[in-house]
Amino acid sequence: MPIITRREWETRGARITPETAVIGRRTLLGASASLALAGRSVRAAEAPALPEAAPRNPAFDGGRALTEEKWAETYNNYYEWGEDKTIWRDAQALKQRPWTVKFEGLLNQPRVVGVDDLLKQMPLEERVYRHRCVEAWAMTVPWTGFPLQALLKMAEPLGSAKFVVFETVQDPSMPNLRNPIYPWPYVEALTMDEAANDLAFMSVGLFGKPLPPQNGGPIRLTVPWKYGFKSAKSIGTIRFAEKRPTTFWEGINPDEYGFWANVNPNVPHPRWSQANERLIGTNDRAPTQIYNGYGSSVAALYAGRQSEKLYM
Ligand SMILES: Nc1nc2c(c(=O)[nH]1)N[C@H]1C(S)=C(S)[C@@H](COP(=O)(O)O)O[C@H]1N2
Ligand SMILES: [Mo]
Repeated sequence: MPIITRREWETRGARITPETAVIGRRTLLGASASLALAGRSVRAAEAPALPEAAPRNPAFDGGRALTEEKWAETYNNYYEWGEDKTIWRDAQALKQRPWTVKFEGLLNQPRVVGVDDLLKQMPLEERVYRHRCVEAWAMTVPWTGFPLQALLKMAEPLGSAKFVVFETVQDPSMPNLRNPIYPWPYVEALTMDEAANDLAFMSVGLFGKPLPPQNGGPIRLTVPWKYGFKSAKSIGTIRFAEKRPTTFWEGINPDEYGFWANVNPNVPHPRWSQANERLIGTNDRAPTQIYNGYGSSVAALYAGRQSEKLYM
């Protein structure tokens, strides 16, 4: 687990110290966590939980130039709103509060948690990740959020849980839910091992602001070593399951979209190459990297699975 070091430029203007975040993260269930959480609630009482206050974690710097914010927030895939990239305006209709996340399935105690209460309990930080869509475009942006691992600790899944399943809300404001060719709701899942990996992240902010609805606000999954469709948006339900669910795109076309969906330049999509990616905003091209460049952290997860379709 990377150590968060304090740097002046990361903490300017923040009233929560990076130490608070580190304490919260390391000892989420420990005695000193209550101190850290108390500090956070004071802050949260003044305004809804603020991604602005989260320190940047320098262990995750994206490794390439940031995508311009306006591109990241106006060029989106979010099929509940429609099939083109310009849904951002319509998606403003998605009400972000009140918002609850339901925890169900194989866990100690099913519960429904308000998103602001959840944020008060989670160690918020900012990470710059590369994000690679299966359609061969990519962006590099700062997400605010917390490691999925912290959420797993809070949720207390049973030993029998093999998968964590993420379901996007089905809100009446979403026009494409009435399109019956899609197997709504949007469902994605990770194995418990993948979910416990330090890179697996729950995002609640983008560019230091609350996550816009078109990017999956108020809370979404962010798994940077996999194609973007794994990172389900606007999550309303988190379920622990023994059986692997059929995920949304797998259900639509299993010959083109699988469960694992790890980024790999050498395994083409049936209809296009994955060797390169187009950086949104500049349209520059860059070579695709295996596991989107995060292999040193995640390749070991797949050691015993080489016979499976890991890269689609
Ligand atoms: N609920 C939901 N989540 C979704 C999608 C979607 O259509 N619906 N699209 C996925 C795809 S294909 C990508 S590439 C990313 C896009 O995230 P972004 O718009 O924030 O870049 O969201 C993913 N999560
Ligand atoms: Mo995507």
